[in-house]
Amino acid sequence: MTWHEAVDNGRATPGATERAGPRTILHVDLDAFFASVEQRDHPELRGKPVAVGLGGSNDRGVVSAASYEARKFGVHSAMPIRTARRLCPDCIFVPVDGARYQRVSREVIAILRRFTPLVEPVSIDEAFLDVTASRALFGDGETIARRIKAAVREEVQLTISVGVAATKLVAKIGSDLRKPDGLVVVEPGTEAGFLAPLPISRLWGVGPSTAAALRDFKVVTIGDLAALDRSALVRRFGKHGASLVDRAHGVDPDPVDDPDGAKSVGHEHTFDEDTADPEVLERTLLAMAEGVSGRLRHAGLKAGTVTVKIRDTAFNTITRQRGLPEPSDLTEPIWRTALELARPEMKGKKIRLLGVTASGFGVKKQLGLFEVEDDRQRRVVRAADEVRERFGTRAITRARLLRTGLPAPFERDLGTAVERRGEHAEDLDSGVARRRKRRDTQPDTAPSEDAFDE
Ligand code: DCP
Ligand code: MG
Repeated sequence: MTWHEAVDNGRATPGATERAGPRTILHVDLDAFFASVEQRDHPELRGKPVAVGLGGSNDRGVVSAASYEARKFGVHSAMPIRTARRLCPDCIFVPVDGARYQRVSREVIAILRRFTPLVEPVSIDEAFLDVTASRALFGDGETIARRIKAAVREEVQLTISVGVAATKLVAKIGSDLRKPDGLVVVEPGTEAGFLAPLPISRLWGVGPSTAAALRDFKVVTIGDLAALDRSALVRRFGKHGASLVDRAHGVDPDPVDDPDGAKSVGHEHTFDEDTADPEVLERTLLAMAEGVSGRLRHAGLKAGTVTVKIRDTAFNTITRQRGLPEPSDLTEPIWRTALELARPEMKGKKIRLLGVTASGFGVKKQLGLFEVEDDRQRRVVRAADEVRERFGTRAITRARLLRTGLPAPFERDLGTAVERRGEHAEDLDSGVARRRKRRDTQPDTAPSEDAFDE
């Protein structure tokens, strides 16, 4: 039985959480992900040193993933291919096939969602799950972890490593500890002891500069950090210092964020040079509407409301909002509405930043149930999504978007997956929801601007 079947027959309650007691959180990470997919699909590569990252449109001149056989030679992700060749002359280099890895990633996420609706994908190959309310149905955290591992092995023919703990922080450290095919369970109350012998670099928020500064305090392990006087760290690092000590004890209040619970999906773009050119402005709105609708379709959401944000050269910022005639996940209606809202506000002004946000998701509609929208348009969009998935994001784009230099929808999915690894805790959240929440709390005039927030 899956979680959703249990909800249907009354054995589980959506949104149910156990009020008292620690939560049970899993962190799941695929082993040598890209390389394992290649070995799975090309049996001649199995058992051999394999490095993914050569040729093809995604070639960045570095290794994306190394099989565990290749790692014995010191080959690892982000290493220049030249270096990898030198270290491992027998290594087999294969091109990156991003669309295939995305597909596999989605299959794995679908398996995870059978065990709980609270799944927060963090990158292309990792996710957090809150299974607190699923324990009555499937067993304790360890049992659920074993069942997930077995399901992924049988259905996707890949191995994963899982950490089970009461916090995201500890679950993530756990999943990394016994790779590949690992399972590490940290019982509530034993976090500090579990973390103590590990180097501080394993803690979120401890980059090279924090680690260097902590050396002044003679801190090498997480245990050294946990033993430090809190106020000394606060004096040295400010608020960050207090949360460092908390984390050294395994304390992490961050909840698992279900991206389906997102309140909005949006894109912002800051122009390299402020512009009043209507062609550029409208094309940018189109690119953003395209990106937003792509993400809506990806998440299976339809939006009822469109908001535009316009910041002029003097940093005056306004937002305008309007309901769509019909909830939609298509570019055209979102773009049209964004244009109608933005046009009068942009007239004669030099614009610095534009944003398009879709919100008002309401209940997910069963496709085809209440459809009044143009069926042909839907088919075109589906075909385009399929081409993008099969051949990469640059393969298809609207003629009007060409030469704008704006990223196509999904373009940065792979990149973001990767860039986030091992960075600060805040950088680990890829959930649309949390990012929006953060931005929404900023005053509209705050000069913090990201070019494309995906
Ligand atoms: N990746 C990449 N470039 C990097 C790091 C990672 O392209 N610098 C890609 C390839 C990886 C995938 O992201 O297969 C997942 O990253 P992980 O850090 O989880 O690495 P792996 O899954 O390859 O190995 P591990 O078994 O350590 O998780
Ligand atoms: Mg991995």
